[in-house]
Amino acid sequence: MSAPAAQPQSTCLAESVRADFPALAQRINGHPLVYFDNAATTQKPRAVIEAISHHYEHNNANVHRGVHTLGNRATTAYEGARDRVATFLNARSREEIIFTRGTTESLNLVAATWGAAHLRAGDVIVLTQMEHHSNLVPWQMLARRTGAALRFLPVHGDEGLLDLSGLDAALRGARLLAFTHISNALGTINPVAELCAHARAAGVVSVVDAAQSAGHMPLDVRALDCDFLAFSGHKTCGPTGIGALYARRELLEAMPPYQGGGEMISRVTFEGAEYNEPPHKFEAGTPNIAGAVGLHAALDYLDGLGRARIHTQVQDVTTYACERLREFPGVRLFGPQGERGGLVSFVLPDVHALDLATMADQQGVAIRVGHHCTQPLHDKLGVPATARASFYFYNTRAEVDRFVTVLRRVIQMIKGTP
Ligand code: C6P
Repeated sequence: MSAPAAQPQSTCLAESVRADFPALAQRINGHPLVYFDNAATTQKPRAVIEAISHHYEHNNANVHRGVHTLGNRATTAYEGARDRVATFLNARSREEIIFTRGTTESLNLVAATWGAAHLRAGDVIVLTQMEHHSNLVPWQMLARRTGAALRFLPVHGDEGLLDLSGLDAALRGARLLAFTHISNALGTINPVAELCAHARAAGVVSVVDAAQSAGHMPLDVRALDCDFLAFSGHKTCGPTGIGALYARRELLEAMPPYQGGGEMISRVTFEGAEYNEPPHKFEAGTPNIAGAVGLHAALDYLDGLGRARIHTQVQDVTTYACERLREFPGVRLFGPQGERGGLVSFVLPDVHALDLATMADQQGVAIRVGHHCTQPLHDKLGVPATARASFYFYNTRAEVDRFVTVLRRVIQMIKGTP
């Protein structure tokens, strides 16, 4: 008897973790759920759900205020989560980690504080053409307020790679370079360390949007040598409403506060206030304590699996999905041919992306359609909307096969062919 074909190692990882995610076991519209909307948000493992319940059942109190036992427990848990984020990113110190609501708020914080303190009329902010609105609109608002100008690094065709030939020229005289690590629309993985090195050589501050990479691959802010880095907990198996901003300590110390309120001050009189030290200076009001606890559990969970292993698994499923999608005549796939983040956006001839996603959902398959908050990029590509399937380490090749079968059925229904 011949030996059974070896399963790809990655499939073993997916199969071994699926039971950790209660949401994945559901049937949707009578069909087993295929959840391919992970770039929007990931599902949550039981360890995260239980950590949040445990916090509310046993340790719920406000932080940094009480002398009572629950207050001390909540403070220890919240500050323990900050330590965890610092090690997750390999920050030099815990003071370089500010809790926010997520990537969007982290980027807005940089624009509102560092930006307001340092940018003047005529200064230049460099972005790329593939930025999510969260890494575009805050800079547009800042530019409008200060009189600064925006400059864009171009993206090449449907393959979606950054054209870096004009990088040094674009950085000349600029103050800030903000760019995404992994594009949520194209899947492009940008060369973060190289971009940050060019920025540093030009005296330009670098801001990395790690929304799509933090939960997918090892991230080391010291090795990348970035000045700021933003990510969201909910895209890393954690809860919604919590995320973090990494910021180099010297920059934080020179930055004005973000919002005014409790916790961000050291002394207040009727006339004025002295501000607390970073990171508290940037965390006014009662923070998302349970969110931080859930994020801590999520980062433990991810590192328990290994982020390099997660990346390999996601690569495997994504490459397979691209191969299968190429079977459709006339399909237009966006993003790099080689290594890419865990997603693929596409359009099919004569099939409206919204119809596709709605009918796929009727058969249990969750994908996203639209411009994915990258409308200028979609304008450049000449498409109002794309369909996007996005993967995580719990997705399997078998799910991709089901997705492809469902797509065929949907296309037949839309086109009225048997
Ligand atoms: N992209 C997507 O479906 P928030 O919403 O703050 O957690 O993350 C914003 C954000 C910033 N940058 C990138 C590259 C992103 O992908 C996102 C979120 C989701 O693609 C929701 S639009």
